[in-house]
Amino acid sequence: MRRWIMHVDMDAFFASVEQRDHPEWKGKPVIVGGRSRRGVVATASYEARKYGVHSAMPVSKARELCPFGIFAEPRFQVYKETSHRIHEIMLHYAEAYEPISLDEAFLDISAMGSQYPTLGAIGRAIKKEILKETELVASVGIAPNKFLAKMASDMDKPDGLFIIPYGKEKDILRPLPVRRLWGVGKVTEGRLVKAGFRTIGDIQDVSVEALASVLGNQGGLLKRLSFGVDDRPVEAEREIKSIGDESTYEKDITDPSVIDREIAIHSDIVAQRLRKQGLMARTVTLKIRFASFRTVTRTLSFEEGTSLQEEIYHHAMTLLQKIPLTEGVRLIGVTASRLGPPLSMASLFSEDRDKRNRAAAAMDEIQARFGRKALQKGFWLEEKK
Ligand code: TTP
Ligand code: MG
Repeated sequence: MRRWIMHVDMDAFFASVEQRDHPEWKGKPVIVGGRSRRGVVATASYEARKYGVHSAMPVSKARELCPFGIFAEPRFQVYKETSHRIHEIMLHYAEAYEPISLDEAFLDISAMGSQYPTLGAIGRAIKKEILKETELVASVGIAPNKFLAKMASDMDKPDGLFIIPYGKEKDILRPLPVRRLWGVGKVTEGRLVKAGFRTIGDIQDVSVEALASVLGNQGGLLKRLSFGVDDRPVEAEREIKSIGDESTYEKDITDPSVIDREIAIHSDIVAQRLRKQGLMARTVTLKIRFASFRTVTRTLSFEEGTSLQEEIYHHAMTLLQKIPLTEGVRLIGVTASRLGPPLSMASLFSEDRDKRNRAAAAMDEIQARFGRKALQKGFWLEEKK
């Protein structure tokens, strides 16, 4: 099986969040940064970049370049929440998943071939889900390894989807400046350019020995990178803090039985993901967003961990009782947190509970082999679209 790595990077992340939350700023130059005199720009919308504004530039300079820009104070809490949601979506598209920053991750998608007809289809699916769930645009790069995937996600930005196929690595890299090689910062770039190496092609054409005379033992690594060789694995996330599932509905829901059913479905998906990761949750959160965009979350904690649909569903329904349904519902989400490994046998699942755990594991196996539709619990099967 060929290795395929995807790199996802949100477009103008902080600025896009601000444009989403202030629709009147869409299409306008938005600059996010501390508004104090000595603040620097965190990021700028693509409209502002046309004026030469970029990350890490003093805000005072940005004001000179773009006097009519909209200058916004950063709202880190909102970026963090949005980031969390994006990572949660991406996680489900990969065998191995490595978050890099708030708006960026590597995914090993080598094994996703059975679920999607083409590489492009996986890229489009992830972009579409992120857009639907967060109203934000991601750029995606797909390539044989991490180095090339990261390069690819940048090639077609914004709203990019760029694939570097096997065999094209060398030609794509050839004209690019040496600075684009992983690990080449300002100092190394200066040394390379001084020695006559300007493009990645220049490095491809020279012997490792000649390169080593400029860079020492970094030479071999750079030579390999110049041909697009990079074996580093996608290092799966060490710690998952929460697992959630939510949907935004095209039509606001008013029927309580439909709300009940949706909570059951989300609980099932969350429970399956918990079991897939070998985790148990000790907190369940229910999130309801109303037609007016008012959002209410309610949380319930308990001591004995669970990864069972019926228990998560039960907790979520208890929480629902605490939320007066005074208007139509636009979004429903169920999240499990305070995750940990299954408690030791001694903590004492009753025999009955142990049986249900085993039944759930058996269902997971069947669904994994025959797809989700094969086995859904009877009580919502008839109603599902
Ligand atoms: P980037 O992904 O580097 O930039 P971006 O998402 O704004 O734009 P694009 O990817 O389309 O080129 O960084 C992600 C966020 O991190 C960015 O929105 C703001 C923050 N950031 C800083 O606060 N300071 C910085 O110097 C950089 C580079 C980013
Ligand atoms: Mg970005």
